[in-house]
Amino acid sequence: MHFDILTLFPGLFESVFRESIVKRAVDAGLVSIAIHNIRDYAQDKHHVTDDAPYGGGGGMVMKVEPIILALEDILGAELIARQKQTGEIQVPIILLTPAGRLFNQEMAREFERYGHIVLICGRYEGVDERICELAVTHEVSIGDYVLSGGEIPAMVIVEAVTRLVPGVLGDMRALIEDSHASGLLEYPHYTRPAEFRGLQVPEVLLSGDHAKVARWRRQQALRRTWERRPDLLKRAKLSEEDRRFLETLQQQKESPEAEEACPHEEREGPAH
Ligand code: 6GU
Repeated sequence: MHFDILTLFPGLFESVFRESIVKRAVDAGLVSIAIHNIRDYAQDKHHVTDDAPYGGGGGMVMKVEPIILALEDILGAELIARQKQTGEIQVPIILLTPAGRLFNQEMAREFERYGHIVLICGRYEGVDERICELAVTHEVSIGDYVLSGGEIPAMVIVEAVTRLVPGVLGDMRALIEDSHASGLLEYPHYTRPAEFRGLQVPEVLLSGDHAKVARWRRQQALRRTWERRPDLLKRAKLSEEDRRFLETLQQQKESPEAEEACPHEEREGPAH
């Protein structure tokens, strides 16, 4: 998997990519990352990369020439033009902008399948729209909040995509069971000690009964998702048993006095 990153702040990426999972993936030869300084492609003596917006108003806008020249240097002008003409994407050219589509795990999987992506770190005020018209294939945001530039969003995408590259995660089970891979939030985790300041690990996890543990974890994942991210339940893969459990949660909410009539749930969970 190869990432090209266009930025005005190349130094921001150094420490993040020099540690942890991305470093391991790079060291193992599974991932390569090239950071390109947009300023190097500015044509004028002072290497100006932004300018005041036509039509007035506040903020600065990133200029079109340096970014297009950088993209053409990295990918070749033909590939960029062909992608725009045919709509057939060989290398996604992704602009990080708060006006983009919301990034999610499905997009991470899509980007990983291309094997090569380009990330353009825009600044919050904006980039000249002609960059999108000429080259950009995807506009992506990482959430509904304001950041001053696309650098941290680019790091987020590199990390999310890198985890999906075959061989990067040693334990494949960790990937399959991850939050969002199953469409549900993760169940709660515990490790030793069994008691800390009076707080006990749920009894079921110490029981050694693997079927019971699996059912408890599934129910915890369902309960958390139902409580915190009910929007995810619409797309999650649910069994008949899952649906029955969610129905009991719904019924309890509607008539809390009927609490005792809950035959399905493993009761050993922590108090809610
Ligand atoms: Cl991709 N860019 C900026 N500047 N702010 C953001 C964002 C991106 N995603 C969420 N907030």
